[in-house]
This record gives sequence, C-alpha cells and structure tokens, in this order.
Amino acid sequence: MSHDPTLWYERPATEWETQALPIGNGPLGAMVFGGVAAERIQFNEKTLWTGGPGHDGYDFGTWTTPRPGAVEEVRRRIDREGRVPAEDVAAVLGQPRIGFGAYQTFGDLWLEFPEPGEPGGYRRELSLREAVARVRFTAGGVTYAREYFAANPGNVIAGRFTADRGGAVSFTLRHTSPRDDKTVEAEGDRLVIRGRLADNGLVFEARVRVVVHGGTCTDEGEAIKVTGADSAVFFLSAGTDYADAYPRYRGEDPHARVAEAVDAAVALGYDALRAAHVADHRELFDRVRLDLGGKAPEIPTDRLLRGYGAGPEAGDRALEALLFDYGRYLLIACSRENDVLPANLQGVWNDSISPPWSGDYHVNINLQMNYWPAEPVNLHETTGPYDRFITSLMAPGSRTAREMFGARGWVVGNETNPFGFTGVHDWASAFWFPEAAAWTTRHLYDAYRFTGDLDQLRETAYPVIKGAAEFWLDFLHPDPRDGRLVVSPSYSPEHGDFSAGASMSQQIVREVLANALAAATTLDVDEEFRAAVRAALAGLDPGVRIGSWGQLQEWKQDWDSATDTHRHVSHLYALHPGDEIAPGTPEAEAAAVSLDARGDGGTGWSKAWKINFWARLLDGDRAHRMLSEQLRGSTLDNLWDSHPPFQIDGNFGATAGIAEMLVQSHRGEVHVLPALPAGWADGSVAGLRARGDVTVGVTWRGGSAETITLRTGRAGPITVRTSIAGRCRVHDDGAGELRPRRDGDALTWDAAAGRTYVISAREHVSPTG
Ligand code: FUC
Repeated sequence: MSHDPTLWYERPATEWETQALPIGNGPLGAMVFGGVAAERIQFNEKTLWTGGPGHDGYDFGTWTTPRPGAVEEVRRRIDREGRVPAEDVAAVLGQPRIGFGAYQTFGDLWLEFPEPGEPGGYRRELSLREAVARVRFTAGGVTYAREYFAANPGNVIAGRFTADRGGAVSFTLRHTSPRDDKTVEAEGDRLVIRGRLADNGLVFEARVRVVVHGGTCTDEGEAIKVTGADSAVFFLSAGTDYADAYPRYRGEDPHARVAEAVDAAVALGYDALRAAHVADHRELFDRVRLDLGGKAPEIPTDRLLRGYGAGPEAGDRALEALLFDYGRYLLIACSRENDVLPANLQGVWNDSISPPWSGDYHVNINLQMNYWPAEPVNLHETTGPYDRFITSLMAPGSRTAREMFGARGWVVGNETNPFGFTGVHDWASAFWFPEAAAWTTRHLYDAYRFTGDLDQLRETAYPVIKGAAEFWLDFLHPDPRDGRLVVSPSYSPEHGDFSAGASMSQQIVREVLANALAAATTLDVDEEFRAAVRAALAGLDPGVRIGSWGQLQEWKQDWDSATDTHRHVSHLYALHPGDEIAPGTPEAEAAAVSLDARGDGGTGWSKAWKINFWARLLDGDRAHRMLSEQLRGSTLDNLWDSHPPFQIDGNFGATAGIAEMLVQSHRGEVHVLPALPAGWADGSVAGLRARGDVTVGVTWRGGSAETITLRTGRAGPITVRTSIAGRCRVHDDGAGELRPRRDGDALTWDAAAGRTYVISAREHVSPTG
C-alpha cells in the first residue's frame, strides 16, 4: 500500500495563518495560497531579524550599569519573607529591553494570471511524503497545474506552472513587502530584492529567476512578465549577512551565495532539482511509518478536522496519524543540519514585521518542545542547528553569568534572540529564568543516550553541559530553613511569586548536575569538577514533594491551589521531559492529581505537553483525550497548532506525545506500547528510536503487540518491556531463537550490534518459556 499522507482542500487559502500551506528547507520557508487569478507565495529566510548589534544601545540583556549586591538583596528578602511578588523582583533585577528585535517576513511573490474564468475541479494539496505543494483546477476548458517545493539541496524554493493546452501559461510576477529599506529590480528573467535593515544594518538579498518553455519572458518595471508559455518555472533563494558569531553576528554579504544558488538551480533544471529534493526529503521522512488503522476517507482536511470526534472512526484515526506525520514534515521543513538557526516559535514561517513574541526563542519551554520529537521520530539530523545555537549562547551567556550572577559557566534567561540575548528584561512574570540554560542542554545529553555517539559527547555536548552545571555550582544557595541547596531567586515559569527552591528549578538543576556527572564519568575527565558536582547533588533540595491534597507541589511550600488551571505545569518537569519520576510511584500518583486539577484545557502547547505527561503516566486513554482536545480546540485548518495565535511548538509536542504513547525508553529499558489507548486497537509503527541506539517497530492487534522488531546499533544488554513478555518468542536474525531472561513484563538479553531481533506473540508458552 502506498503511504502518501496529504493535506488537501477544495478552495484557495484566503488567510495566511489558518489556511495557507507551509513548505520549507530549513533556512527558507514559504506559504502557498493557491489563488486562481492571483497566487501569493509569502516567504522567509530564517536569519532576517531586526535587533542585536547594530541596533542602538543593544546590551545583550545584561545590566547596562553594574548592580552590586542586587541579587543578594532579593535573596535575603526571600529568605526573610518566603515569597516576594514578581513585580518587586523585576523592579530590582529587571531592565527595559533594548534592541531585542523581531523575526521579519521577507515579503511575498505575487503571480497575477489573466482572468481564467470560473474554475472547476479545484484542489490544493500538500504531500508530506514528497514535500511538494500542488494546485490544480480547470477553467475555460484548460487544466492548470502548479507545484511548489523548497529544496534543501541547492537552497532554493521552486515553482512550476503548466497547462494541458500549449501557450496557456501567462503571468506577471512581482515582489511586495512591508519594508521600505529595500530595492526591487527586474532585469530580463531576474528579480532582485536587496536592502539593509534600517533597524540594525543587516544586509539581505533575495533573487528570483524565471525559465519559460515556449512564449516569452521579459521585465516590465519591477516585475517579470511571462506571455503565452507552454510552461514556466521559477527559482527563488534568499539570504542575509547574519552569522552566528558573538559579538558582532555578521558574516559575508549574501549576494554571491544567493546568486549562485539561483543560477545553479537554473543550470540543473526543474526536474533534476525536484528529484534531488524529493530524495533528500524522503531519506528523512520515510524512516518512520505510523498506521493507526484508519484509511483516510476522501474528505478534505479541513472537513476531516471539523468532523473529528463526530465523523467516522477511521477518519479520526487517519487525522491523528496525519498530525503525527505533519509534525515530522514540519520539523524537516524548518530545521536542517545546514541551518544557521533552529526552529523559532513559528518554525521558519512568519508573514509579519512584528510577529507574536517577536517569533523568538522562548526557552522556558517552547524552543525545547520544538525538538522533543526529533530523536524519538528518527530525525537526529534536524537537531544540528538547535545544538549549535545552544553552544553559541555560551560566549554571551558566560559574560552574563559573570557580570549579573558572579558565577562561572553560562546562562540564558526566559527568552533569547539570534544575537546572544542572555540577560533580562522587565516583564515581571517572564523576565527571570536562568534555569533555561541547563534545560536546553538536556537535549545534548539525551542525544548521546539515543545515539551512543561518544565523539559527539566529548567534543560538542560535554563542554556545554559542563558550563551549564558550573553556573549552578556557583549560584546555588543554602536555604536557611533547612540548609539544603536551593535556587534563589526562583520562579516557576510565568506563575505565582518568587521564592526559594521552586520545584522546576530544583528538578532542572538536579538533572543538569546528574548529566554533567554522568558525562564526565563516561569520558573519564575532570575529577575535581565531578567531586564538586557530587557534593552539590548530595546537598540539593529534591524539588519533588507531595502536598496536602495529594498533589505534586509547584513550590517548596505547599501553596498550590486545587482550582488553578495555569497552562505551565512546570513542577512536573521530573515526569516529563525529565525522567526522574517513574510511573507507579507515589510521586507519579501525585503528578496525576496535579494534572487532574490543572484540567484538560490550555494553550496549544500546553495540551501537547499534557499528551506527553499522560503517556509517561502510562495512561493511554488520557493521553488520547488530550490529543483530541488539541485537535478539537487548538488546531487550525492547515493543521498548525494554535496558542492562539499560531505557534509551532504544539505541533512538535503532539508528535512527540504520540511517539511517547507507542515507545518509551527511560531508566534503561525499551517499553513497547506503554500507553496504547483503547481507541487504537489495531495498528503499526516502524522506525521509532529508543535510547541505546535501538530502532523499534511494532504491529498490534486488539490492543496487544503481535510483533516487535528491534534493530540494535550497538552491542550490550537490552531490556524490553512488553505485555506479551510472558507469551512470546524472540528471534535473532543472526543467531536464531533466543532465550532472554524473563522478569514479569521484561525481557533481557545481550544484544549484538547491527542485528534485528523479532519478538512475536504466541498463544501458548512452553513451561521452559
Ligand atoms: C511562554 C508561554 C506563553 C507563550 C510564550 C511564547 O512564555 O507562557 O504561553 O507560549 O511562551
């Protein structure tokens, strides 16, 4: 059966946010509208940002004048009074934000076609497997077809216009944007958009070239005019002189790069470029395949979404699987190994010069959530720009650590930009979160757990993790109440008062210290540092407490309200994304009490987080309920997640959550179908990744695994937890039938590298097992 997950619609998009369809290659993104008489292709290049060096007074968020003793003053007040309003802390430690900047649209390409007459048979679609957007309709007896893709090889966006009658392709192509700090020139088959952002002097350039078959192509003012062609194609590339290099953040003029990319695409030709693009995309996309037992009914995606929960069961399953695939598609489209910047709050897509939250990098959950699915869904390559971005924060972040906190290591606050903003601003409920640095390094260590790549751990990950841990070695504070080491000032993201030792603060610090210690031990380096980390861990307040109504406490004191439905469920960090709280423990039960109290509502990303929480609690039905809440209340017609407004983290959180329902790998075991909901009775998944360098597939029927396939990248003991452990056979493709150790639901054996092990259910087990 061919597997071609597709979003499709019967009308052109009229709204950017809810209807247009995203294509992207990492650095470049575009939104396709599919208009009949006028096609709009809004596009982006991920480094086109205002703010930073070049903007007058940019200070990286560090204090413009030293404030000796300011942090200690807040600490002392917290020691005395227990809790301090966020506004009071911001008045002492905050400062107005200068030159933070915002992610910018590059503008729109408009293609105006001669009025074709009333269209019939209109279809607009996005193939997730090919990463190609298509539009097709018939008008005046002619069938018109257009398609668009963003190729990572060659770094161009391409479009093709065809008709089934010769000479029927005519249009005028122009560029518009809300900027006046640019020029647009057309010359022959070329359009050049070039300028320097008035805000910070960043140089930007985009180029388009049009190639026609038959007909003519001429410049006309600031536009290109195609007349009477059999078919036409365009190639677009764009860039800026941004470089991910502290302190100037500037590199080469983009001109040569952009011109070469477009000329190379013209020389290669549309068909060859398209073939290279599809192959490149499918190498990543085809690694995973999910079937929830629902063949997609022939219903357009917007109607499928509206009918969700009320329509045919098969449609619901198909939509859930489509949302999962879409998360994988979007991650590939907005974060690639050759990208300069990671996926921002909107991935790479933004039609505005003042997008929500600047289209920035919020690091009190959102950027991290963007990358939650990457390892589990076998897209390690997409994490390159994330890891590099975190690493690049060390230079400005160590200055901030020194100047504001008097600490070694490095730090970043609640949100950051591409220009090393590692300090503070003065929005009281969101200005202070130095734990963010430690949290971002979670991926660096976790990637090692997935891949087992020691070189990467040694060379790239460890120094960054160590730096984040070192900061806390210097900045932890003995709590006068009990002598335990606490974070102070501590602020549970965007919620409540400042205090000492909020649960999330403690859980994150514990994790970074534990990861730094484990990494240093594995690499056999830094004895002294290891001793200091061990001592800190021994003295650290645990940050996991069960409160008076059975809940997990959000703060060290029992201040939680049972009627509070705040979207951040920060105190459950140790359950997810952390792994300190294991299912079946009293702490896990308390986490469930907290989750019940917070309810099933929230912003898009908050619902996505709750899918993951319930999956970790092994409650597949609740995880499924959260997935349906997200689909019903926080998903737009183009299946983008809505905060509201559009924010891409929820897409990635949902994809991660679905993966987490199917395969988990925490605390040293691969757990297959840990949280399968009743509604997913039959299905299969292939290509998911588990920690320990294992690739996992499973088919299930009647809610129970039939066949589990494990491909091991490395030799070593492996433990697999599955409900069929007591009635299964294990087959090794190298050595035949295997006799694993059996302990309840767990099977353990010594795996060889590069083998495939197949666990199959059988109805009767012989007494010897
Ligand atoms: C966090 C959240 C908000 C929003 C913003 C971008 O601060 O609390 O809901 O998602 O990031």
